[in-house]
Amino acid sequence: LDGMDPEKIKEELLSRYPTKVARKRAKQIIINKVEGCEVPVIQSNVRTIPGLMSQRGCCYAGCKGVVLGPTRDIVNITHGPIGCGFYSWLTRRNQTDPSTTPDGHNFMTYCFSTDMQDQEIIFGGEKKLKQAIQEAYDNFKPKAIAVFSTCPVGLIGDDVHSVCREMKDKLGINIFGFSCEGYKGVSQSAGHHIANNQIFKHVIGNDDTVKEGDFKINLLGEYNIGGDAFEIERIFKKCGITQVASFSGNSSIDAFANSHTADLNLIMCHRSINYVAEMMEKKYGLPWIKVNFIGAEATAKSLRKIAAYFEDQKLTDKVEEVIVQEMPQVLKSIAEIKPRTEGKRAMLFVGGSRAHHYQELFKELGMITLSAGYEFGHRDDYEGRKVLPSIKVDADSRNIEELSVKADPEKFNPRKSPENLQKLKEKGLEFSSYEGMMPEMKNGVLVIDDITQYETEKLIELFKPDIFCAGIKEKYTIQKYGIPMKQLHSYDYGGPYAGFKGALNFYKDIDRMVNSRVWGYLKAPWQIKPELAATYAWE
Ligand code: CFM
Ligand code: HCA
Repeated sequence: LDGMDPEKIKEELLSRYPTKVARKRAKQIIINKVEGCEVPVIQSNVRTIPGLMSQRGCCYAGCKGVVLGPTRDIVNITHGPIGCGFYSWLTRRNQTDPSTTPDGHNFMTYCFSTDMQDQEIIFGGEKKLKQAIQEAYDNFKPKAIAVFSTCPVGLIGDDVHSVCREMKDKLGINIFGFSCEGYKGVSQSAGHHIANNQIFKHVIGNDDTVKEGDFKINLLGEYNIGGDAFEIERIFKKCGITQVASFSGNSSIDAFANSHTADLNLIMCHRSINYVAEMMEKKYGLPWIKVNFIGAEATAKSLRKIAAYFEDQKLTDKVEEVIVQEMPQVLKSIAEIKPRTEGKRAMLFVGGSRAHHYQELFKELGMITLSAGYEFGHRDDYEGRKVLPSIKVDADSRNIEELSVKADPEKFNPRKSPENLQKLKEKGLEFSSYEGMMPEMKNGVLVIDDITQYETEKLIELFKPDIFCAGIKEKYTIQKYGIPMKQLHSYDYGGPYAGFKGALNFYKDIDRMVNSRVWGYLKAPWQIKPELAATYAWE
């Protein structure tokens, strides 16, 4: 930490909190210490302390915006006030290519909402929801409609599921609902879980057609932000790997329905989609492994992992050939840029997987991660490992109807489940203790869960990092401090950053940001007028 004592920094971050708050935050601000594959315990996936300004979003955002948002051919209706629908209206920059499905449907550019008013709050909103479903059907003739509950729906007790059942019978298309009221759980994370459960229950397994192709995979937890999925699909094609479905970047409901016919699930963002992988493993015998296509090295490693799973010489050779073709440009770019970025210091506070994955790209530029953390990651995201008995019952699952998933003997393919875990273990492919954020970070750095606005500003004052990565709510305060800020959610209109070509884009953007002199000229309003600082002071 630039020679600073991490204990002192932690003390400093906590010093102005009331005692009780400081005691709680102390469990979420951890000095990293890697011993073998053991790391210290970090408290995560717990309620944000009221009064602290968090980066987090809500359950509805995680369900509607994150998991279902990037699916082009489902009409996604927000049942609630218009603000919720508006907030999740393509702000996440997930791109799609409608030409890849025969009907060319793309409803992602629309914002469907019941626009709930006082009238519905008082007398109930089910009638209006039925009308909205009917209207969407009449206008768009989609093959599926999904309904997403916002906070007031749960409070007034509308039964979205019975409305969906009734309209499904009436219209003869797949219609299903999500009880993803914003207040459920502690963050977006509960919404991921609810989305996973319902997609599994209502869609996956509906179409048993086995498609052509070798090495059939599903890509899970990749959402095509800034076109990332297009680059990954390009690489798969080149390697001769067939993608059956993507959950859910550039996705289509037909592919979800058919996804259980694949041979292997690849998980990129474990946090948001592990539930689907676990359920598919149980019901259909489909094994899963973790991959990461953020970073050129990580991409090469992930491709090798896939080849190792299939144990096929042709695939192995092809993967090596593709790596040999793609890597020279990457290495050339690194050789040019690294002398300018080497030793620069980054901080990453993002979501539930990117604050870890993007450290790969910074490492390739010779940059150092001084501090990082997730908004809503769970302990396994920080620590690695598939099962942590102590966190089996987490804060989310209390509110979530658990599906009791049983193996389906008709569709369970034991060939695909070669005593799954055992075989993956023998090949060294199972999600291991080394794959979390903390085991891969340096000793002595600060890992901070659900970082607050106050702590963010303190870190900036203490370290003046060369770049800070977070989201839109954090962006402008950080820039006012004269620190370049990169949004790792939306990429600030840039991207793709995944795969080999994405890495090139990232190097270029980061070089431009950390070496621009403009930041040095910036003074925050409160640095120019100290009385402003007094006005907004903590105490
Ligand atoms: Fe997974 Fe995501 Fe992320 Fe996430 Fe998100 Fe996102 Fe994210 Mo924003 S699914 S956990 S809930 S990688 S929307 S595409 S960028 S916070 S780090
Ligand atoms: C969400 C979506 C978000 C928000 C990003 C941000 C995204 O959580 O509702 O705060 O900048 O990636 O779009 O994570």
